[in-house]
Amino acid sequence: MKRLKRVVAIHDISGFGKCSLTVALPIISAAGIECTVLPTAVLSTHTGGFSGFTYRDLTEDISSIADHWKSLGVEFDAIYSGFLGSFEQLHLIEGFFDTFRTDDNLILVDPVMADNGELYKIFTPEFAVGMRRLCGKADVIVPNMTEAALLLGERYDPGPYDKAYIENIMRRLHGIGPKKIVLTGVFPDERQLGAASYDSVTGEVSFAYAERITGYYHGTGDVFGSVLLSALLNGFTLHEATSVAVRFTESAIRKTADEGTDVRFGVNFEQTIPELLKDLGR
Ligand code: PXL
Repeated sequence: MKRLKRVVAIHDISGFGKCSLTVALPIISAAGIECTVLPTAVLSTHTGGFSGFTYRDLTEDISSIADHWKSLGVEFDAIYSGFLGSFEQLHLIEGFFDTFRTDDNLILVDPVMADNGELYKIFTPEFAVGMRRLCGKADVIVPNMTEAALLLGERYDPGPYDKAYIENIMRRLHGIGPKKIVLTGVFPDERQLGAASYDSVTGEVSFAYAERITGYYHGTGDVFGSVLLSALLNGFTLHEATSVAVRFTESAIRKTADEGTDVRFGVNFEQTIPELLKDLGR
């Protein structure tokens, strides 16, 4: 029998607060895909709204972990990078892509560094420049609107956005290097929220929206990226995968809002997984 498809997820592990690896690992595994992990840092919580979190940077471990996998002949159907723990990791992960890229695997970069018009406090403007280079090596990138502005070196527009504006941003992001762009946090009016996609191979531009739920819920970018990748590896087109990811993220946020959970604690993706399996036809 053929082996399972295998992803390597390169993110931090934040012990509490449901984001990065504590989201990517369960979602990708539930989608029937083997998930190898390369942790970039270990934190007690994510950095969004908690004070006093611990932070252990794992930059020093990355090369030796990659070397070990290389010596074992491990191969990946997809490489999925998210939150990187230091500026130096941008170069190390670029090297990781060079080492593990094959003719037919998929490199997906979520340029995690900013939201709501602001760079996360732990990152410098130079980090955004380095992230642009890393995005140049990806097949697919999944920035939010703030990250897109930083990648393009322009001012953040808080929206709402018309189709021509979004299409123009995606075409210019394609100019950085990636073939496919999925832009999150796109909204045409205050009632809807979703994502747009651009596939430069087919030329297709598409939009997927769900009903907007008030509040800023943490970890939703990682939920979105993990579902998007899971759908792509299950054979869905970029547009279909984007729609599945929008639907899943909205449903997980809705449950969380109904439960009245603290927005810092992450979203109820666990009880949304049955909906993902149905959407994926599993
Ligand atoms: O969800 C993105 C993310 C991942 N990892 C860490 C974070 C954040 C966002 O704040 O702080 C550690």
